[in-house]
Amino acid sequence: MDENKQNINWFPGHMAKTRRMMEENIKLVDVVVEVVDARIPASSKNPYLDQLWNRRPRIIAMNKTDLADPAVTERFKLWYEEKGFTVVMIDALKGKNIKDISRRAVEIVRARRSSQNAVYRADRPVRMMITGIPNVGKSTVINQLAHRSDAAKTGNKPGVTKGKQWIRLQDGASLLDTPGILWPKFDDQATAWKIAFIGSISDGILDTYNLCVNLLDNLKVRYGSRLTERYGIDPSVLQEDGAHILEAIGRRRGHLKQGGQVDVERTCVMVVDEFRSGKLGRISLETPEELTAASAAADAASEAENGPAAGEKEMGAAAEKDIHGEDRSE
Ligand SMILES: Nc1nc2c(ncn2[C@@H]2O[C@H](COP(=O)(O)OP(=O)(O)OP(=O)(O)O)[C@@H](O)[C@H]2O)c(=O)[nH]1
Ligand SMILES: [Mg+2]
Repeated sequence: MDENKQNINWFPGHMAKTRRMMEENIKLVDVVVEVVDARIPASSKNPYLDQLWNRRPRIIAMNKTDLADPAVTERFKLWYEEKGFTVVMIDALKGKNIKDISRRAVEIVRARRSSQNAVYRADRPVRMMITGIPNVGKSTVINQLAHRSDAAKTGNKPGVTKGKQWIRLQDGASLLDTPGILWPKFDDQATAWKIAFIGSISDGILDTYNLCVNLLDNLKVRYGSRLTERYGIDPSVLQEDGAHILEAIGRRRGHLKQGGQVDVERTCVMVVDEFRSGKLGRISLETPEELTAASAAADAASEAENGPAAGEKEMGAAAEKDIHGEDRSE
């Protein structure tokens, strides 16, 4: 992937404000539900939240499973569980497995309360904060849990939820909806692109052409046959880079301008839209095996440079400690 075409960074002022709001409200909640996108369950997981939820129980809700490769989603669930997380796999649009969130939250909270001989009632309704990066479906999850279509505003673009909102459920439990937040600087532009592909970075700051070319570079490696099948392009085109694949798709689709040139802008919008809406089939843009290999390579490199201790900063290590910690402000 040519990552030099555009460097993505998007951390508008309201995200910094949301971080402060979350820090102020963390003591009011029993469980944090981090919603991630099942197509990129690791890249859509905000590293900042690992620090913020220090010692607060957390559930990872892998949402939009209807759009992700089911075999990869299953392997990611096991991968996160091995790291000590409670994981649920959901499709908030259809409401699939949504009740697992409240069921697991109640289990976690009851277990903690009984283990700590708490003085408060063990059956006191649970309070959950629903968090995650923009556009992963937090508000849709809330509406499903609340059995209402309009408890929280939703929309297929980032930044729909603007402020915090408490929603009370019939069983007395309460949910805090929060605006999606990212982190101030992406260390890894490949992660930033994946977040952009799924529509979690405002399209307004992105160059559609770069977005589409990067997406095609990514898809041709993982799901090349989906591109040839859907767009009728010759498999040999997959040997070329994303820009050439784009050109071939536009030509096949007859997206031409006067003079016969391919209308790349129009073709880009179509390809990105078709990917996002699942028309290219169920696609996952990362696998746990790749992440494990990358993390082992990074550990080896840092050990070579700094000695053995440096290898401990593996992703998830902090979270493993967090979720079974003791702090709680009941
Ligand atoms: N296919 C599919 N779409 C979903 C699912 N869950 C949510 N969506 C769609 O994703 C888009 C974003 O949903 P929201 O609930 O507004 O997302 P959010 O995380 O609250 O977004 P912000 O408030 O902008 O951070 C909407 O168009 C939803 O209909 C799902 O499980 N599958
Ligand atoms: Mg929202």
